[in-house]
Amino acid sequence: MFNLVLFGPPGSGKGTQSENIVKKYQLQHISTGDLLRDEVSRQTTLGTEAKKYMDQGMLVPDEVVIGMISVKIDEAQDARGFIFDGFPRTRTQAEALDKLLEFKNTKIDLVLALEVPEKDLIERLVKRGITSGRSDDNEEVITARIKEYYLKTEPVAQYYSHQEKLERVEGHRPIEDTFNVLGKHINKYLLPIA
Ligand code: B4P
Repeated sequence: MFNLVLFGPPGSGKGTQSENIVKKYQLQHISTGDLLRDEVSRQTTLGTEAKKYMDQGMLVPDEVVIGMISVKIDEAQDARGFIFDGFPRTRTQAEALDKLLEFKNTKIDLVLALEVPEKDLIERLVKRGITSGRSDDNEEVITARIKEYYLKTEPVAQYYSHQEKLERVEGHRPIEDTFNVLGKHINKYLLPIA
């Protein structure tokens, strides 16, 4: 089993690159952003609670997100491996993920961190907001999300750096170019299916 974390600030391209990686390597994709938006759209109790945080650009509480991930890992019995997109976003989440995987006799193999200048992040997300209909894709909330990232999420890079699993990748280049660089790192662990 090969398990990958795709790490980076809001709008760095985690979701975009995950789609490409899933196609090429057939990994099981777990995106906490997608899972939360699904809960919000179905107006579940979890979704109604999560929406309060997401609409302000804040992280959803750890226990909510960790519970969701745990269920998804259990559901995917025969996966070739997982790609965690947008998770973990705090040190507590990173420690919980290590425990959940240990329980399955596996571990995180590689963390690819996308690095994009802040002005590009804002530009991308504002542009996406024109068509996405997402309540967190407006300039005020985007600024709050980026602030939350530097405060709570960026330190998680240190956690993986200490484990010697972190590779930083420039994410401001065209999508295909960034994908090629990510692929070079993944190929050291896993061969593409297609
Ligand atoms: P996410 O859904 O994870 O959203 P994201 O950070 O906006 O997106 P991403 O980095 O995937 O960017 P994308 O590829 O779409 O989180 C949303 C919210 O959910 C959080 O703020 C939080 O409240 C909550 N949440 C999620 N996970 C959580 C957790 N673990 N704990 C607590 N709360 C959690 O790219 C953005 C845009 O850029 C797209 O339009 C794309 O087309 C464009 N783009 C991508 N790559 C490009 C490139 N190379 N060049 C030009 N444009 C590019």
